[in-house]
Amino acid sequence: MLQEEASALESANQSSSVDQLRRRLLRGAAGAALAQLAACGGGHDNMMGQGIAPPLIDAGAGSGSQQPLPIIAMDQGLDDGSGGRSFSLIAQRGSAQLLSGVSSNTSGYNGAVLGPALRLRMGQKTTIRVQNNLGEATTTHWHGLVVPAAVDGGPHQAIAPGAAWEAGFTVANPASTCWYHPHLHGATGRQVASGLAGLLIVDDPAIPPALLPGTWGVDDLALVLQDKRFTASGQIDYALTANEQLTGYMGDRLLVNGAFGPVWQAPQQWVRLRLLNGCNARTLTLRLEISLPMLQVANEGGLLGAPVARTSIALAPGERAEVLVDFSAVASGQEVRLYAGTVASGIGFGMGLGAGFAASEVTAMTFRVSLPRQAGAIALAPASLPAAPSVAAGAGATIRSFDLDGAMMGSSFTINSRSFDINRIDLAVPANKVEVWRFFNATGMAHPMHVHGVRMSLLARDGAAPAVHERGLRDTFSVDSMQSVAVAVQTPAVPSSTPLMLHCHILEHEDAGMMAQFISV
Ligand SMILES: [Cu+2]
Repeated sequence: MLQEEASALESANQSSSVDQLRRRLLRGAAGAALAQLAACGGGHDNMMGQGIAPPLIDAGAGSGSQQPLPIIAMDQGLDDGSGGRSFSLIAQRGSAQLLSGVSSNTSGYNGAVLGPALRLRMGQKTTIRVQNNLGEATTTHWHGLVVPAAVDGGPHQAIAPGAAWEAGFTVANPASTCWYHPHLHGATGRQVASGLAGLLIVDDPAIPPALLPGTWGVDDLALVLQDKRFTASGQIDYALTANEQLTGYMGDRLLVNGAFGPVWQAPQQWVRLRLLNGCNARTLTLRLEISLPMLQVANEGGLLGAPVARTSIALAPGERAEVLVDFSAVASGQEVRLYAGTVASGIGFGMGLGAGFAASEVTAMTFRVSLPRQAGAIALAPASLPAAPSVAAGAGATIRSFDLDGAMMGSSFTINSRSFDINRIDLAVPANKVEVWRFFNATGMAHPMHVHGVRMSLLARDGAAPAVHERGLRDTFSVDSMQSVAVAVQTPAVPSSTPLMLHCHILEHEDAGMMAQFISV
């Protein structure tokens, strides 16, 4: 089915405007950009909108001063007395030791930094109240949840300083790892970098609990990966450099759950890792030391049909993956490092401009396999999984094109050559239809695209069927330079005049206007 859809799209490509644009760019704009690159000496690529990803500092090998991994707090919410659950978040300022022995000013939900994992249940009526004690406006967006636009927490749902906002909805998502973070236009990057981010764990009551490791903090471990830069006095440094105006914010230290290079005492058994790339802009390629395989069981939208063995997993900002790791195969006392590779933010127009963009890899954290097998450990990884249902587009589905462009000669990135205007509706889509949305990236770097309030599945990358681990439901997917990605989009169930967002999840691109908004009619 996917294969057929991919071929159908490929033939549809032949006469499409996207391909015409692609050919025009390859002939014209790319050539011009290369001429600019040559003119400025080849080392600085600002004119072609690419930028350089600066390296990360390695967290070091077993210095003995490693902080223990902070375990993300789990919040089950309160019974609302009528079968629903209610949750309460307070966005606040605080201070935390992100670097060992150094106190940094931070922001967080219900604490100094990050926030609790809210445990949601598919089909359950849910209310989340957000009290804003930050001293400045913010919003709280439920990234990945398919909720009505009015409670989505996007730029239109600003919470004034001192005010509270309540989002009520019935959880429509299947079992998955989603997250929440600010989405105030122009301030998203800074507010997320200050520490505002938390997880949403959706459970499906129909899935047997014993299928996957599920004891929170014991064999079900959430890892929020975020890079930050610090001033000499240990404060979070969010002053964007000229390079970061293009690449987005790229700190030099990778934090895991708000700690630099932490260590976790792992049990000798199968463990589930819920991985979130919560970086503002950096794509991370994750792998384990000693070539321990990772069985990927879920992507952003939920479970895959069967575990997929991966040696490394690339996550763009906003993307998630759930993997199973078999620590029973590791000798007691042995350490297994989680490595994070950081790559250049894209090779200019696929022309092989690789010099100076070498990938580097650092230790993100260490698993010290020191605990015995715990009660309730799963014996074997499941052979098959109840897959999150994917979205399929029928023949004759409406096709829409989104060109990722701009950033030539110092301008910012755009979608269909337009910068975000909160007072302009870019698109009205019919409610409850499946459409095909095609994203073509005409810029020199990859952009992770995120669409609010819809269900999506990848159909094709450059006309080819997506890899197995890219299937299922998605809410964020990377579009490489000069690549065309087609997705099937199930539009919102009911008409709504409140806009939903479609944007790049490099937060500085989004803040600078690489965002569009749509309504459903
Ligand atoms: Cu972008």
